Amino acid sequence: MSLFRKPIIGVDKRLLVKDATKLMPELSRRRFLSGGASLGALTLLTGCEVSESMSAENLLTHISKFNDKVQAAIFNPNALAPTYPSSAITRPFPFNAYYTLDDAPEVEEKDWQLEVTGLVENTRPWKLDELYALPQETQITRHICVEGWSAIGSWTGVRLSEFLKRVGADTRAKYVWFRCAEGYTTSIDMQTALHPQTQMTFKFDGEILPKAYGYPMKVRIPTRLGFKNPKYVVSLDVSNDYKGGYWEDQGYNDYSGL
Ligand SMILES: Nc1nc2c(c(=O)[nH]1)N[C@H]1C(S)=C(S)[C@@H](COP(=O)(O)O)O[C@H]1N2
Ligand SMILES: [Mo]
Repeated sequence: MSLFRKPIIGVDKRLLVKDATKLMPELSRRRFLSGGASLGALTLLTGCEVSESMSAENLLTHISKFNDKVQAAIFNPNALAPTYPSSAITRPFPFNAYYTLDDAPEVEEKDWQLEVTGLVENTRPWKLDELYALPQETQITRHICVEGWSAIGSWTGVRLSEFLKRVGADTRAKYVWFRCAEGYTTSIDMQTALHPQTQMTFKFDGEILPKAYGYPMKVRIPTRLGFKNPKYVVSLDVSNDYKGGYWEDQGYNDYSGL
């Protein structure tokens, strides 16, 4: 069953999204509609937690006030997602997938490698220790799921842009597509791949990424909705062809971001 059919208690999700849409400036509206027009997309767009408990009035006031910010984010593809202090980290951080945690893939370091294909100069696969040796940084950002929940986490890893540079990726290509150990897939546009907060993540909350959050590697993209943050990544492909993804193929728009 689709993750997206859960009822939202307290507010009529469709009406809320419809009213919010009316208040948006033209360009935001187009992006929002093409991004699936979900509560999650609304949260990303406004930088404001949109949850089941929020009153419609609060949300709409917020949206009208934040038009400027929204416009800025839309005209600047490098706009940064907000960052938070460690005290804001959500504990425990939720697990989510299209299956339960018991069925999450169990990856062994010795069997794992990151396959690199497509428009790159060097297609040799990477082992985990080679990736760990690249320069790493930490971000504390909010993960937003279209199901209507969000949570703040701390993620440590290597900028995807740094990795793409090292493998000689053609950064004029349109897409980077990811495949995961259990078959999940997703794709992002090149601009998002090169965004400074888009990260190949190896640690959650200072510890090696646990199985729940995608061991040994996930791609963390705080400017895109949760479903565009692939866990258990085993393969990365640079291409001009749009290859879709698990949710994208079920009708969730490719954009799904700011
Ligand atoms: N491999 C894989 N990656 C995935 C998913 C999945 O089912 N499999 N679900 C996506 C969705 S919809 C969400 S909200 C986040 C959840 O990440 P979390 O378990 O770290 O909270 O992972 C995303 N990446
Ligand atoms: Mo999600």
